[in-house]
Amino acid sequence: MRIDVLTLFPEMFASPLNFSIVKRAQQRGLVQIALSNIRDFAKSSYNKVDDSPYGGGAGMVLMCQPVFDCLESVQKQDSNSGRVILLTPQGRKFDQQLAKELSAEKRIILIAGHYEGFDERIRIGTGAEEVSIGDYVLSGGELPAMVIIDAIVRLLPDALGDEDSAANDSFSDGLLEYPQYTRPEEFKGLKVPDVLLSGNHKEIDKWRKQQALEKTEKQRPDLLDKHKKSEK
Ligand code: 6GU
Repeated sequence: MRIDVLTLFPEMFASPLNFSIVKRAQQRGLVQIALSNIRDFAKSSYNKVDDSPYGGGAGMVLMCQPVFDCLESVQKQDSNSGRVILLTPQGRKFDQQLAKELSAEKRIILIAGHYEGFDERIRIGTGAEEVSIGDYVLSGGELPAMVIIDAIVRLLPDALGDEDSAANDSFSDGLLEYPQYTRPEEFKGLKVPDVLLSGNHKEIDKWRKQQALEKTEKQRPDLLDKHKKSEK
């Protein structure tokens, strides 16, 4: 898989992409992540990439030309022009389902904006879909891009080691994950549930399923409604 990120701040990505599972996936050739600086494509004086909004109002708007030229240059680097995603708070909400969908793509291109937003013609003219990571406003699309990359890359075949698994993750079956314990059996008077020490895998599975249901009911009843519908 190839992931391109168009951003004004490529330096922000150095650390999150170079640790743990995402680092290992790149080293093993499961994913290639390419960062492009939108400012490199600025043509006007002072490398301007943003301007004040028509109609007035606060803040600055990302201009069409540098983004279009950057995208065109990046798309030309591969025969597959990729699924183009604009990161904005107005987009479709990112969730595990969309992470799965995107992890099956051969190429995705994430465009991270900054300032008050994108000139609307960037969305219209590129045909990009808009994606948001939740109902709150961030200063730019860089952190959302990193969140999306992390969620996608760990789903790529062989990205996780044998001991890790995406199958039991929260949300993978529409429920939150059951509680986990490791050594010691007792810590500050708090004991590991007996069933987990029993060696009875049928009972352990039953307990975990029950715990996942209870946890979801308590913390995220909205998920439980969806889960029940899908079970039916
Ligand atoms: Cl994708 N961008 C920005 N700026 N804020 C957000 C977001 C994206 N998703 C949630 N908040």
